[in-house]
Amino acid sequence: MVGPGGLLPKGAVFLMTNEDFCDVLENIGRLLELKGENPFKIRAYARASQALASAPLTIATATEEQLKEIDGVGEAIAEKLCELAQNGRLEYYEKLREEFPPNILTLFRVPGLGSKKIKALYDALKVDSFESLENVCRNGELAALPGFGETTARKLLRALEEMRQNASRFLASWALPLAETLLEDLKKMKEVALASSAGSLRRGNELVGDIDFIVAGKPAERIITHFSVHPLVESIIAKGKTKCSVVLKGGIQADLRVVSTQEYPFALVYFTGNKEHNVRLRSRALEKGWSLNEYNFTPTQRLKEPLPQVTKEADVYSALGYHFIPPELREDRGELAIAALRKIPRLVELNQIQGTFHCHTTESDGDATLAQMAAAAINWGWEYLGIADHSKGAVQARGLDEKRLLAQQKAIEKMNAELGEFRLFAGTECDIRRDGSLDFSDEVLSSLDYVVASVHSSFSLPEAEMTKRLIRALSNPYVTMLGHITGRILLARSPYAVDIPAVIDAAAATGTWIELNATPERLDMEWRWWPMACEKGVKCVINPDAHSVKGLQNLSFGIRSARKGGLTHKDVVNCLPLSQLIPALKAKRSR
Ligand code: DGT
Ligand code: ZN
Ligand code: CA
Ligand code: CA
Repeated sequence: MVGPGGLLPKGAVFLMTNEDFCDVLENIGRLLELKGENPFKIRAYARASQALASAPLTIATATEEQLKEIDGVGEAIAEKLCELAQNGRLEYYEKLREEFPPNILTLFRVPGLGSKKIKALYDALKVDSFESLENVCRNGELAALPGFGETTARKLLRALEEMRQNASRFLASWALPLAETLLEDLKKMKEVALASSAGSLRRGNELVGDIDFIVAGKPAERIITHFSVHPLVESIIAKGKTKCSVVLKGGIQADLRVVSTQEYPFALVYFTGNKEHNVRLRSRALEKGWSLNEYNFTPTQRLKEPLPQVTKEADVYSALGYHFIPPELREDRGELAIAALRKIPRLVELNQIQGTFHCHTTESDGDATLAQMAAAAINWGWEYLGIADHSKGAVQARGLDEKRLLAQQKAIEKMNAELGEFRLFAGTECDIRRDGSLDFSDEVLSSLDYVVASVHSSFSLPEAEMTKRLIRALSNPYVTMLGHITGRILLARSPYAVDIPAVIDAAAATGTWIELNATPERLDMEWRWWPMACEKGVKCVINPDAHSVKGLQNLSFGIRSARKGGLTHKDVVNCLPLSQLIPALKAKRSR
């Protein structure tokens, strides 16, 4: 039940969301298709589901009459929706489900498999789960089926593998507090001199496979024993003299390695960089006549000069002729070449943020009032805060219509008169409609200080159409920034298909900023694209997409990703002080 802001709509915990109802209708359509029912009937369910996805009403509380009025919803379906809303279950759907194996609907989650293929696989080969699908992909039965073939089998195996990998990944935002607690407790031990996380968590990745720790201290056995009985440890996988692997509460693995203080910088380097980064470091060392491992440099030949002194991580890099490379950049994406030129920039930091723009209030789907959000922003030490509640099309999120928006603008104006130096900006998170038009007229948009334009519906458009849709939205002079560019929800919803380089080009051409949505499940636009955006002169705006005062803390995840994308304070518009930000907000619309 992921709401438009990635969070549950207020008070909707026990209420079915429109999305839930649409899912049921979609599933009914799918099951009917597997049954080989009449195509008109099948299409009716698919169409109703689509129509309801963007319908301006709350299905859970709508009457049968109201439902029937929606184009694409007939009497039979309206009746079923009401039954579902009232009872939380639908007899017809449950009966239908009983006619098939329980897991068959999960097959629709496999990219590349639609109803027709699933029906063929089920009818011919009794495929009804991931396991049986994998089997027939491997044993050649699938490839032999008409309309399938070797290529399809290979693609499906790859898709299954990807899904499996996702299943063993964790959100960094979830792992970080665990890692911090363990790290603090490790540092409290008298045997421990130094301790750090390493691996993907230290590199600032948005998803991690496990948590890695490097500790300097002795005796190693004592440290390992203490660690392995920590209250957060659920079970021990392996325990040796200098290393240990455990499973933590919540199911994530943690690896600990203990080294000496002299070895510590080497171990940190070795267990932080990704594989490719580390391979390059080692071959660079070999060119110098040293072999590099997790403990030290060792001469591979008779050396004319003594080995370099290493007391900290930066010494390892400088011995190899590199500027220090921040952990976030150690991904072998060109950072070593830049470090060799000693041109690694100072990456953006949380304390350089002067304000932020994508925040919701109780007016749409937030938990905090305008006044509470403003007070929180002042408390953060910011100079400004932008309010961008949902627009009218986002019905689930209680989007504002023109009248409520105007009232909010007035409230912001009034508050600004009382707030002194601090400035509230009136904005909107305006829905980008299916065709790329916006949810408000230009006249309404132009009355606001700024506009975040976002996609919240019709996620499944083909790539070309989605790209056109976004580019059209960016061409509107009042659209200041593009919200969450791919709509991804990590581990839950794939990014929609969109040609990101083309959208970046359009942002550059129109002077539109691109948001780094700092919600830890989103982190969208993701770090891999920022170097390209920067190169084209597109500015980043790091937004918390806050739905509460606490939600403002999302910015720290945004900073992690921004740093990973190589961004400096100059690339991030909300590092500008208020005096420079005001003209920056007006730049696009006065072009
Ligand atoms: P993850 O855990 O899948 O999110 O990604 P990483 O990069 O944290 O990978 P992980 O935990 O397997 O390895 C931790 C770090 O150790 C990683 O930065 C790569 C580095 N490393 C270098 N050589 C080796 C090696 O021979 N074995 C292992 N396990 N790690 C190595
Ligand atoms: Zn949004
Ligand atoms: Ca790891
Ligand atoms: Ca590991």
